[in-house]
Amino acid sequence: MDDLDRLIPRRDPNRRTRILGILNVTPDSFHDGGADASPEAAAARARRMMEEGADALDLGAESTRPNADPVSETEELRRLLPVLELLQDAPVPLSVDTVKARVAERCLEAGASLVNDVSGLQHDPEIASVCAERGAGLVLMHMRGDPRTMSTLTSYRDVVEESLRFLEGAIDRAVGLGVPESDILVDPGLGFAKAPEHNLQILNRLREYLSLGRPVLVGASRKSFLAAFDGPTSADRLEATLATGALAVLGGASVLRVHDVRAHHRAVLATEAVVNAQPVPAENALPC
Ligand code: HH2
Repeated sequence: MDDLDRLIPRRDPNRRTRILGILNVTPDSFHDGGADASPEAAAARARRMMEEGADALDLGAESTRPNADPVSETEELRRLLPVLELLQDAPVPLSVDTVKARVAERCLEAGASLVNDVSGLQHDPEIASVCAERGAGLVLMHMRGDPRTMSTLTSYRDVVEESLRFLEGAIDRAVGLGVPESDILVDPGLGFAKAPEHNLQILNRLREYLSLGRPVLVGASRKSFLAAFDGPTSADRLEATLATGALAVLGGASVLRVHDVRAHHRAVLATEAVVNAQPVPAENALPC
């Protein structure tokens, strides 16, 4: 079993790339904010994503969209814990999208097994110690500043080179705080302190992130840099999102973080069939 199979086992033997379904329990996320008014509605959406082929779910209670208002630790936990409680029996790993060590710790106690730190240990490095103590997986993402400042921090000489160096440093810090390298995933952070061209350069050169020796997670789902090709609102951006998902698979991504699980499940199967020049066996061509 390789590291990724241990952290996020794949549910469909025909598909190599894992699908991480996004479950935001926020009023203000850029695409699905306010979608679920209650923990029960969020859990129902989670179950739908699992039926559609999600290999893992990423629960978030603090939006990271530009200029989002920060959320207190208490409020983040008030939003997350009831949903985790309802998903105790989930057949897939649960990830928590947080930058706060205490939130991560309580969520790991409540059943999560991965922590998705979009700050790449800049906000609260203690988050790595919490993961180390509990044997949890840790996603390290590249960004600059925070949601309030990141839109002004988009000047790069070479965005790929600079985010690679950042991720290399973040891996070293996490390992120094006790996280085994085998429990770490990396993410170039599309849309986080990046101008549109930076996101395109990252997708175009995604293979360079494989040099870090860790599975690469990509989150392009319905982000605003796709507006030029698809639609002005996130609701219009499915086709461009699927195109970037297929290209990310070609670029060596191991995990796609997505809002639309069923569509990605099918798009990834098709992309991988072409990459492998092998049709998916007819009996399980459309598992959902
Ligand atoms: N993108 C978002 C949030 N968390 N985590 C990782 N690792 N990579 C990403 O690209 C990423 C992420 C933003 O998307 P979303 O959760 O849909 O929106 P919001 O932050 O507004 O809740």
